[in-house]
Order: sequence, then C-alpha cells, then structure tokens
Amino acid sequence: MLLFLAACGGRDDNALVDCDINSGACVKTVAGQNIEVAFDIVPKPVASMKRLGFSVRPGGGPAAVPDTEVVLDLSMPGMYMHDNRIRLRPNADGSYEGEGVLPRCTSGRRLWKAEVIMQRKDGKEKGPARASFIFRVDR
Ligand SMILES: [Cu+2]
Repeated sequence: MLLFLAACGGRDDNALVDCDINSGACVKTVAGQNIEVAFDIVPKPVASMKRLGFSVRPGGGPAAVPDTEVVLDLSMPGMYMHDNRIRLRPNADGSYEGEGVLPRCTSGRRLWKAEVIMQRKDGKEKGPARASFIFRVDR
C-alpha cells in the first residue's frame, strides 16, 4: 500500500508525450521493421472515464501484415494502473479497432501510453512488432 501511494504521488513528465492525440492520428515506425502504424482515439478531446474507440492501421512497406493479432496495452508511464489490454478487431480495410475506457487516475496524472502489439498468426515472425504512443488526456 505504501508503495502504491508513493508511486501515485508523482507528476506527469510531459516531455514524454510523443503523440498529440487531440490533433489526429499519430504515426510511428516499428523499430527494425518497415511497418508504419497509425494510432487514433475517438471521440476527441480524449478523456478518461468515457467510452473510447481505439483504432490502429498498420501500413507502409512490404512487411504490411495480413492475418495479425493486434492488442493494445494501455498503461501510465511510471505508474501501475492495473492491466488494461484491449484486443482489436480487424476491419475489411486493413485497420483494427476496439473500445475501452481509461480510468481516472486518483493522483491527477493524465499521461497514458498505448503500446500496439502486433503478432502475425502465421508464425513467420519470432516476436510481436510493437509501437508505443504516449499521449495526454484532457481530464
Ligand atoms: Cu495513474
């Protein structure tokens, strides 16, 4: 309990933010692979305690991956907020989407990290491809 309270007391490090989610989709390239990933959340402005729609669009180079399992792992940088993983559904256009809620942080912190974990089902890759996005919620 003491540890939990201590962890909760910190401040957001806004320098970590690398995705201005309220301005539109954010794009990252998976390290070491030629896969670009676009990530978006609606509705905007993005807030906690609201039903949110998450979408991921892998695209770009030749490694664009058919038949992939895509999971979103939501966490707060530097703070344990219980596991919050969402399995995204594939759409016909190659994007993936799902719904979820970001809990309100009792400490008032508002930075979240969404890690996109993409695992091909055909076993042609050793480990999953990952891309992470750090964004700030309005409240
Ligand atoms: Cu928190």
